[in-house]
Amino acid sequence: MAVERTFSIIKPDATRRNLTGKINAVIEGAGLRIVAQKRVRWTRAQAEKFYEEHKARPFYGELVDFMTSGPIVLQVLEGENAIAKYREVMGATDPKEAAEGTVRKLFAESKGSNSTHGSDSPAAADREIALNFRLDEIVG
Ligand code: DAT
Ligand code: MG
Repeated sequence: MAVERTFSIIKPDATRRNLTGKINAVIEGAGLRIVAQKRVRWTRAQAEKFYEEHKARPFYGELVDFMTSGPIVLQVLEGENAIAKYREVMGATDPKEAAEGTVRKLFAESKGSNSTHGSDSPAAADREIALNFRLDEIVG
C-alpha cells in the first residue's frame, strides 16, 4: 500500500454545531494526518463546479444550497490508503446506513446534511485537491 492524499470537507451542518475538532479527532484517531486545512465559505459557482458530476441529479440544487449555507473546512488528509480509508472512516452517505463509530453515524443529521465529504477515487482526489489548494498550502 502506498501513502496517498485525499480531499475532505467538514460541511456546514458540522461547522454550525461546532464539531470541527471532534471530527478531526476521529480523522487523526484513524491514523490520517491533516496536511492542509482552511475554513472558507464557498460561492455558488465554486460549489457548482466542485459537484458538477452530480449536475443531472435531482438533489443537485439542494446540495449547492446546502454547501453554500455556511462555513466549511477544506482539508487534505495523508496516510496509507488514505482515499479508501477516509471513505470508511466517514461511513455511508446516509447516516441511517452508516456503521457504528463512523463520522456520519456519530454526527450526520440526514443524507443531505451529512457532515463530511471525502474523495471517492485517486482521480477525484487529484481534481478536488487541485481545485481547492495551492501546492504550497499543503505541508506533509
Ligand atoms: P458521498 O458524499 O457519500 O460520496 P454522493 O457523491 O453520492 O455521496 O453525493 C454527494 C452528496 O450529495 C452527498 O454527500 C449528500 C448529497 N446527496 C446524495 N444523495 C442525496 C439524496 N438522495 N438526497 C439528498 N442529498 C443527497
Ligand atoms: Mg461522492
